[in-house]
Amino acid sequence: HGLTTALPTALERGEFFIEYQPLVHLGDGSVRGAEALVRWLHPQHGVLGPDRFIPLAEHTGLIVPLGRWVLEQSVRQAREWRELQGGVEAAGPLRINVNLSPCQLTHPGLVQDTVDILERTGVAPDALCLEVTESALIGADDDLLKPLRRLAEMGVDIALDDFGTGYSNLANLRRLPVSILKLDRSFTQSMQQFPADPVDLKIVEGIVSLAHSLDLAVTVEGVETGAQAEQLRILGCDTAQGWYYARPGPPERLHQLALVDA
Ligand code: G
Ligand code: G
Ligand code: MN
Ligand code: NA
Repeated sequence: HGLTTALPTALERGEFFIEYQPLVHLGDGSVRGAEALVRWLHPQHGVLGPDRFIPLAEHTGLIVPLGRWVLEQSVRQAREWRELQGGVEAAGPLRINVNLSPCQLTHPGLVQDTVDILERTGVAPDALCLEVTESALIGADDDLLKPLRRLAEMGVDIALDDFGTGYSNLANLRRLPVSILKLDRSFTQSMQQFPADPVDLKIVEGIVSLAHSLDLAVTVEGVETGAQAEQLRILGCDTAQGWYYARPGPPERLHQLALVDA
């Protein structure tokens, strides 16, 4: 239908844009960075979220140039924030998280494209975190992990997105070049009731303890209330993301939020 025919040229027509959602340190509430979330401003249908077009982009192969575009825009944005931060970077320079689809992982240009973008923009690799879903790495062989290892060795963080939704093979974690677990929103939702479900509390406690013992940081997604944030902070989670702090929004918004607490 309409989306399928319009998608291939949407990139050259400049119809994609990126919103940024802050990543907040649970210990002190400071904004440490943001996740880049792509949107399509469709001439007839208005703003479309990624669930409406990412699967299509993966199917048609557009995801490779689109993903490269998102990465470059996001890294440029991170550089701009860092320039604007100037001396007032109480919590350190802002970092940027970018989602990778499984098709990008198997594309041979991933490492070189990333290196080129970082060099062109003059942004240090440790400013960048690439998010890969747990399901994309299920049963991953060495060929699939090699590019991620290269990137991790350069200093790029790799985060395991939506962690806990798939067949989490905890023992498998050791083998993956990841440094961050992004705990799925469903865990945060179960912290909604007070007191929270004791089994869920134990599960999160166990994941955090395992993650920390493997030197992985834990980010929680979908935090919508202060009570959830507090509970997750007590459980030892490091960083949080969610509507409680901010909805995804334009880059200026993120910069304002980061400056307020600096
Ligand atoms: O907040 P939102 O509905 O935009 O995000 C939905 C999902 O879309 C996210 O969980 C993320 O996995 C995916 N997504 C957002 N932006 C990108 C992107 O640039 N590339 C890929 N591959 N996925 C994205
Ligand atoms: O990469 P990922 O699929 O995790 O992207 C985050 C998704 O979750 C996006 O679709 C984003 O809009 C959505 N989201 C972000 N914060 C919240 C929140 O606090 N609550 C809910 N329900 N969804 C959120
Ligand atoms: Mn993500
Ligand atoms: Na996620």
